[in-house]
Amino acid sequence: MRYRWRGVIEEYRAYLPVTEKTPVITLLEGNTPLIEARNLAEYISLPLRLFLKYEGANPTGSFKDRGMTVAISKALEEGAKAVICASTGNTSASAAAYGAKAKLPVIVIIPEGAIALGKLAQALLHNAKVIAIEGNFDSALRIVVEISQRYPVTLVNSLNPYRIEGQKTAAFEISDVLGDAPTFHAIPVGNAGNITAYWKGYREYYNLGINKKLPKMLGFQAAGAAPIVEGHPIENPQTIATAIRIGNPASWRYAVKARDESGGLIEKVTDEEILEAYKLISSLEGIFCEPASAACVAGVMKKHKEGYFKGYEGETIVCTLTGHGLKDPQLAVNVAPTSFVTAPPDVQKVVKLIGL
Ligand code: AN7
Repeated sequence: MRYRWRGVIEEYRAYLPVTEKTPVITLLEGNTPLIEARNLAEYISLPLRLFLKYEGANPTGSFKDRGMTVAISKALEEGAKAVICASTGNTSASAAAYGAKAKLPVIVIIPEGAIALGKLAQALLHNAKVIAIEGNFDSALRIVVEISQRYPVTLVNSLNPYRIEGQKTAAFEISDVLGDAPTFHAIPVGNAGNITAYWKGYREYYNLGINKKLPKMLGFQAAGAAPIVEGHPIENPQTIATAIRIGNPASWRYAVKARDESGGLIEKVTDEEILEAYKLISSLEGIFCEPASAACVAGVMKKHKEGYFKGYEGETIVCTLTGHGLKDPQLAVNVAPTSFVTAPPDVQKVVKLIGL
């Protein structure tokens, strides 16, 4: 074998809190495509080079795998007997998969009726113990934090610093491909762990002299779930992008730090803007992401309309597409601009319907 990607722990071992003693639990996550989105940039007349970091290409279909490989490996090293998380879906899918691989029991607490079916299917099939609470993500997070403090179960939400450590490798990969940090990095913000992780990764490469510049971090929340933008927790967050339906983010202050230290911003986009971006990404670029992921592209479109990128012509901007569109196929079918037509099994009739 000439070359094989070994997963983020082996590929970035020198930058991660692991030792030779750490049992590495990996599904060979990472090494996801960084795709230049020329059609989309042209369509919205964006005079920058736009790249999409397609994290839906991770083993369980989201960026969570980068953090979970580290969190589960360290949990195992530290003798954990079980792990627990609250989730809007993707964390639970990832924890369940890596827990299965590590033979560690996984408990996930989800908001009832508020996670995409694909994510629930993953958690169940990987054999996690799934409890749907009659409440939202924020109440689920409060419950798992308390349980992890009182019982011998390890928390694997992004409050666990190993999650952030693993997730920062996405910033390394982008830098390794581009040869430096991009000028802007746009990212959806929910519990705010990922924007924290990217900023940490970019700062580390910069401090080591591997990168010459630092990006401006552009975070985007859904308008009905935008506590950081509004400046206070949202009691009853609402958005079609269920992954980021979070009213009181755990890493709130780190997100604000990333915004301010980088000279970036955290703003909100409406569900309509999210769905428009979601459809454009799939129809113009051939990339199927979930609605929460599209929030950052929606944000870039909005800021571009406001003239925010004036003076940055030719510079690079990366958007992180955090999760795979197949997580929520029903939503895709519901909002798709086209539907299908039904025909009898007859060539002439099918030809007529095609319009040939
Ligand atoms: C597709 O799974 O919080 O700001 O519990 O699944 O780091 O929270 C998911 C978050 C963006 C926001 N895009 O990232 C969970 C969870 C997708 C996501 C986010 C999530 P953070």
